[in-house]
Amino acid sequence: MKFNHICIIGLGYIGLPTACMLANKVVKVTGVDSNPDVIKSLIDGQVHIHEPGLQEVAEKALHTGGLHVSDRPVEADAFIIAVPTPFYDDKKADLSYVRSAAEAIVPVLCKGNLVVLESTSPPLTTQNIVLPILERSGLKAGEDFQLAYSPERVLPGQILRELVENARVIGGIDEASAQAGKELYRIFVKGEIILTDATTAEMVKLMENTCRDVNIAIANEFSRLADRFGVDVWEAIQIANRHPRVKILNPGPGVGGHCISVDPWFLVEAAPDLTPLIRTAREVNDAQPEFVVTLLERVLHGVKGKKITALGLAFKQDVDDLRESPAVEVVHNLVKAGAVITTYEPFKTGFQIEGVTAAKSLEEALAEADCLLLLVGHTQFRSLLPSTIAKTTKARIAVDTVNGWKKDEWQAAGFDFYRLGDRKSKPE
Ligand code: SAJ
Repeated sequence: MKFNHICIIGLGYIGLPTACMLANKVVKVTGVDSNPDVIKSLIDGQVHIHEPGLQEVAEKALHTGGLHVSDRPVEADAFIIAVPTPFYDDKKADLSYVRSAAEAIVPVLCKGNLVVLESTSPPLTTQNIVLPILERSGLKAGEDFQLAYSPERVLPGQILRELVENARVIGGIDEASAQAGKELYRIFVKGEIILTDATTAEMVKLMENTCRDVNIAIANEFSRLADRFGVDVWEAIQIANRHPRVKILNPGPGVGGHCISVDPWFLVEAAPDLTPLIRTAREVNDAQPEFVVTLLERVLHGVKGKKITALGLAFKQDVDDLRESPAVEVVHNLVKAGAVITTYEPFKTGFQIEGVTAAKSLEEALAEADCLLLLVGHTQFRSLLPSTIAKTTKARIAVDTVNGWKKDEWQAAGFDFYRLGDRKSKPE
């Protein structure tokens, strides 16, 4: 199949890098987004998300003319849907963006086209939701056009490399659709391309993220156990991981982001009777911010009225994404408990949380604190020198929830040092 023109719907964390990759491979790409601000900033040559290297590849794609942006799909050889699939308050999948994207393709869908859904979706979405919408065009899936599901599996912070190098799964509604998908992604994917059916590909994606969520949940439970039994969980994990068949992940303030904290719910929603473990893991991870608050209540002898500087709000280190961030949840809970919070998020200094002071600089954030609370292991925070910090703050208590700081260095600089899951550092 020949792909001269590809239309990508959704220019977010996945759609935009994918559009740039394709456009820089001398394919004409139309990037579509319903948000006028996104379109405007791209026309001005500005990328609206922080992802290492993305600004440069986007500039190239926009300047060489391979990438055009538009507020609606246009006729093309292939369509890639890369829109968000959030969840509602009751944890049920919100497929409205997927539906709207498929509906927007209907008027421009032509014989011989390929449509690929990339958005993480509950099992059977391609077959039972996207396919019938596309057939409203009067064309028949598998005969007149091809349809596949291919999940994105890249890690924020390393998207450009992983898009090219990772193995890619492509599930077709039939073999020809999977094969067409392979030809499309071969334009830029160097990793292995594995073909299967659409529903298996949907399940694969959900299984990967659910597996990670369950494994982080057990690490978080270990942190609570270590706290109770006077153990340093980080030391214990390091030792346990010397076993050739054990690989315990890292505990922390909780699990965030738009993937791992959301996707397992799609399986719970699809089959609640079959998923008690998956549900429990989600609940364990969602409760971890409260565990951080309990830790602070203990080390500060109550948080009410205490001035705490929260370092980092992103959902994980070195990204600017605050979606479902456990750090934000910790701050909310501390505010509720009466603490006086200043936040500093270097990747989004303007981000405001109600009842909280958002510092513009590290200096401003540190000055008046009673306690420094490390919530995200940004490289910038990991490399802070406690001896220098001691001169810029009156705080003499440091609490590390991500194992980002060295206990002995902070203690040597005169701080009382506490770490999540480490009751060895200061048992009481
Ligand atoms: N986290 C821990 N402990 C760990 C690892 C992560 O608490 O040991 C936390 C992070 O701090 C963060 C959350 O989990 O809050 C998720 O971070 P992550 O780095 O595990 O994953 P994401 O959400 O950035 O990306 C995941 C990846 N999936 C897997 O590794 C199985 C990525 O490959 C997927 O493409 C992405 O989800 C997605 O889009 O679905």
